[in-house]
This record gives sequence, C-alpha cells and structure tokens, in this order.
Amino acid sequence: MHENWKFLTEAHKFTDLPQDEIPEIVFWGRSNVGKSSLVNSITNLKIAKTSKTPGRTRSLVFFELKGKFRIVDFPGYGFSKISKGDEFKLNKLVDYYIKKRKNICKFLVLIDSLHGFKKIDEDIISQLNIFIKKKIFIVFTKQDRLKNKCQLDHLRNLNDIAGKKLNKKFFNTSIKQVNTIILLKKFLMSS
Ligand SMILES: Nc1nc2c(ncn2[C@@H]2O[C@H](COP(=O)(O)OP(=O)(O)O)[C@@H](O)[C@H]2O)c(=O)[nH]1
Ligand SMILES: [Mg+2]
Repeated sequence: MHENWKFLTEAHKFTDLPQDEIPEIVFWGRSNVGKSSLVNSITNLKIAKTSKTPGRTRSLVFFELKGKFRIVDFPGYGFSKISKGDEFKLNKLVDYYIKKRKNICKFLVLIDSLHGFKKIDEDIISQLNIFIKKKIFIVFTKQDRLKNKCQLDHLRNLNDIAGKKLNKKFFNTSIKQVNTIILLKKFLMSS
C-alpha cells in the first residue's frame, strides 16, 4: 500500500501556517537526532532533506497526507548554524506554534538512543508540558547503533526515564528496522 504523502509548505512566519483543522504530528529534537530520516521512513518518501551537517533547517516543514494528516519537521535545537536574526524569528514562530496551534494532535520529542537525554531535552520537555502535556511522546532513534549489553541496558534506563519519570509513552526506533517504523506509524495514524 502506498500512501500519497506530499510536501505541502514551509513556514518561516505565522502567516505561512496553513489555516484549517487538519491534525498535525510534530517531530522535534536536537539537530542530527534523525527527525528528517524518520519523517522519510514514515511517509515512505525521500521528501524531507536529511543531512550530515546539523543545524540546517530554518523553517517548519509541512508534509500532508491528502487532507487527513500533516507531519511537521521542526528545526532542530542544540546547534544552530543560522544567523541570530533568523534564529530569533524562528524561535518566535516555534513558540507561537507550541502555545497557540490547535492542529497539534501528537508532538514527538526524539532522543538519540546512544546519547540519551541532555539538559536541553529536559528543558524543552518541561516547557512543552506547560502547554501540550498530554500530546507529548518520546521516540528513541537509531537503536540499531546499540551493539553491546551495556548500551542496551542504557536504552532500558532511558525507557524507564521516559515512562516512569516523565510519564510519557515511548517508542524505540531505527530507520533500518522496518517493524519499529510500522509500530510507530500505526500509533501516529490512530486517532
Ligand atoms: N544508524 C542510523 N542512522 C540514522 C538513523 N536515523 C538517522 N540516521 C542518520 O543520522 C544523521 C542525521 O539524520 P537527520 O535525519 O538528517 O537528522 P535531523 O537533523 O534530526 O533531521 C544522518 O546521517 C542519518 O543518516 C537510524 O535509525 N540509524
Ligand atoms: Mg532535518
């Protein structure tokens, strides 16, 4: 089965945001965590640019499944290669989106399975909790990179933090393990 996901638009300012009621699933996380790769896997398309150089996304990128759902690829946080002026504008847009956007149905915070939660991730999650607590889910990425028992135990630990301490539903994923993508996708497309 091939769904017809398409690139819709790229938002740099409030007025660029689509004005309708279509539910939006947001992918956020540190630069390089694997947002765009995951968006590509979920949509079965190579539509989101992936890169080896972090900090490139300067906008909110919207993909749409025929009037049913949208996926929003958020600009990565952590390291930014954009100018201060652009960064300020982008932060204002992100802020506005999180506080006001009614379309948000699920908000995924991606965490690298090897690196775990950083201070910035914790700060972001507590900020998000203020506005959209019930819509936040944690996605651990790149789990194929875990090789030894120690690293696998570390992921179990991260899972415990997500589930027990943060009280969030979580998913362990890898774009190289189709079953993990199918599971996540099923959850995202359920109401
Ligand atoms: N091994 C492995 N590498 C991944 C996975 N997902 C993403 N990557 C790699 O991580 C890098 C950053 O990915 P990207 O999707 O551009 O991250 P973004 O900055 O969060 O959008 C790229 O080199 C990807 O190929 C994964 O599941 N497994
Ligand atoms: Mg990206």
